[in-house]
Amino acid sequence: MTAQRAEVSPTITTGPITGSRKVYHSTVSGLRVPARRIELSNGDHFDVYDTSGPYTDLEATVDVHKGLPRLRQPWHEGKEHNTQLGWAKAGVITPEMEFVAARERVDPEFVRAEVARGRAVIPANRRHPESEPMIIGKNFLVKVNANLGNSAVWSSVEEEVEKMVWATRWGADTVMDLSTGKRIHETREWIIRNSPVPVGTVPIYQALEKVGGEPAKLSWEVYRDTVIEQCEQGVDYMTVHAGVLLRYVPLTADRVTGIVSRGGSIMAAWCLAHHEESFLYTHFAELCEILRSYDVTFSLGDGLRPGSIADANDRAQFAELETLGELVRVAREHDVQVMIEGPGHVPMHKIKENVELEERLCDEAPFYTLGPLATDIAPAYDHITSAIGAAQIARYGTAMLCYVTPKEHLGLPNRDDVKTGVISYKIAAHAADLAKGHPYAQQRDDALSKARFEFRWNDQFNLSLDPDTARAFHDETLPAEPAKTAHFCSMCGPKFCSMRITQDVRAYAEEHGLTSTEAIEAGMREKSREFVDRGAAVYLPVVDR
Ligand code: IRN
Ligand code: FE2
Repeated sequence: MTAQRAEVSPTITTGPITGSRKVYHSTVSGLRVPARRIELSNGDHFDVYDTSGPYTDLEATVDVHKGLPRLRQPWHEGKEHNTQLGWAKAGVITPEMEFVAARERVDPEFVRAEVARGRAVIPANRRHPESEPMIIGKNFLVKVNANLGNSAVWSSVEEEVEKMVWATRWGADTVMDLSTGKRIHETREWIIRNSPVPVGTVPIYQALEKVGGEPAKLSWEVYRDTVIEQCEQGVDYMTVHAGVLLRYVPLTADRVTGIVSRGGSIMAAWCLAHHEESFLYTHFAELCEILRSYDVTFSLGDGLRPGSIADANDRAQFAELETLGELVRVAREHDVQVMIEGPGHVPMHKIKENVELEERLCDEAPFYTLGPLATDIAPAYDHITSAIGAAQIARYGTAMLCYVTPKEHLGLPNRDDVKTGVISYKIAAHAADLAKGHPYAQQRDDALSKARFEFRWNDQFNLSLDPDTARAFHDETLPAEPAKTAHFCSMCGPKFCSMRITQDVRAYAEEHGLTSTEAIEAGMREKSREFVDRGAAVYLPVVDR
């Protein structure tokens, strides 16, 4: 709140993630596609998908006042304007499609086909040329979005830029600037100019600021101008709560938690105040025209999502979903890419129905959900309650997960909360990729497990989603360097390490020229002799020497 705080520029985190370095793969037409290379102690290396942008380059020199290099600008020079959907329908593979195909290790033609049928979207406003293209769709890696932005309780612009850099460092595939409060335009400008990932917003928040925070004073004109302002700045996708219809508002009357969506409650208040249909719905075709001219992607908001376990899968929620399905068809006719936002709070047994219904009603438009939280009883741990639901919903086909941080329901997340939220959601997304049988997902698990089994501790840390924390936890009890190759950790100690015992069994087999099964049998006979000899001393507490 003080002027002094504004002068303190938090440093932007740059440099490689521990144990890895940035590499670039070249595509057929020479596009440079980033990856993160983890060097292993046995001479192998492992490349992982990288969302972090130029910040993790070894020699990263970043001037947030200048912004990132305009990577995509040359791709568009001299080309006629069209949307990714428009090009895809016309059979054209764009540089963006080629780029994401290399990132996802699939055929560019497959990318084009998925975009053409609307089952995947590539949010890439032409006015955000700094971004590295990525794709959202059920047949690709599950993506994670991190929400940022200040609220009326002031936080500095550079702090928000640092949170964006920090979120993408840990794997956020997109970020959303949800700033309300002051300096919305400026905060957004800084985030976009410095963001290597697509940036989303909810324009109704800024529109509301413009009319002094009173929903009844909103109008189509104020909203439209705000959308144009944001399109011009380079916002890649926008949440539009156009499915909150006047007649649906009474359906929320008996809910335990009513309307919990900010955008949804603003639109419900407007509809009731004017007793008129939502201007987002009545002007939707015009909105399509605006978004089309920048290739901004719709994220149709779930203004009536359930905000509690009690309200999950109710009439209000599914009535809105039906309307969103209708709007998907309008958007696609205009060649505007579209995805659908989903709940919220849903118990596990009611999750599958959400995905099935969304796919049917919305013609397989990518589903993008907020969690959902699988229970309401753990404020301060809602990154976990929601990652449980997120893993489930993604496994059934949700394409992108909006993270939830430990501060959900309690306050604005700080930098640590952002990291915890992102890592929690990377776990959910990856667990779903595995369950969906993604052809490459398991390779990382296998590489890490192998390192673990072979007591290559540094490799185990470096292959993990959060090497720094893994290493710190290990070193808390065994900080000495020799412990990094020791055949045990402090959890079980040297005697009880199951992995070491298994390795002993294998070594025994090799020594005695036996198969492992024979070795286990022979070893068991030997052990049982030892056991009897020692008078069952194995059950006594073992004191490590
Ligand atoms: C994602 C899925 N459902 C909602 N979301 C996110 O919630 C959306 O992308 C945006 O970040 C935020 C919008 O919140 P309100 O306005 O619906 O509360
Ligand atoms: Fe909630």
